[in-house]
Amino acid sequence: MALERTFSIIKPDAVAKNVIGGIYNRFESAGLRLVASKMLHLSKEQAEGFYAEHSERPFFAALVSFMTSGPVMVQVLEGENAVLKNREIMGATNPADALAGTLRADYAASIDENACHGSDAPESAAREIAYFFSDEEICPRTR
Ligand code: IDP
Repeated sequence: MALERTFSIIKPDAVAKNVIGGIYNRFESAGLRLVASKMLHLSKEQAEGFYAEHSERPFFAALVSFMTSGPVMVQVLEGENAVLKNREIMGATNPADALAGTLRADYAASIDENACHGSDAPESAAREIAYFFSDEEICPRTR
C-alpha cells in the first residue's frame, strides 16, 4: 500500500494536560511518522476557517472558543493507511463512545473537549495540511 499523509491536531485540553509526548508515542507505536509539527495558538479566524463546514451547527461558537482557549499542536503524519489509522488511534468523536485504549477514551473529558482532531479522508487531509503547512515545512523521511 502507498504511503499516505494525514493531518492531526492535539487540541487545547490535551496540551493543557501535558500529554503531547504520550500522544506522539501512540502515533509512532502505530507506525505513523511525524513529517511536520508545530505549536500554535489559533486565532478566532483560523479556528473558524478550519471548522467552516460546521459553521451552521449549534456548537460552532463553543468549538471556536475551545479551540482558541490555549495552544494546540498541529502535525502531519505519514504512513500506510495513515488517515484511517489515525482515526482508529483517536477513537469516536464522543469519548463516551470511544473504545478503550484510544486517545479520546484516555484523554478526553467530553464531546466538546475531545483531545484531538484527525482528517476523515485523504481529500480533507490534503486541504487541512495546506491550511497549516507550506510545502517547505514538510520533511519527508529520507532514511
Ligand atoms: P471528528 O473531530 O471526530 O472528525 P466532527 O463531526 O468532524 O468530529 O466534529 C468536529 C468537532 O466538533 C468534534 O471533534 C467536536 O470537538 C465538535 N463536535 C462535534 N459534534 C459535536 C456536538 O454534538 N456537540 C459539541 N461538539 C461537537
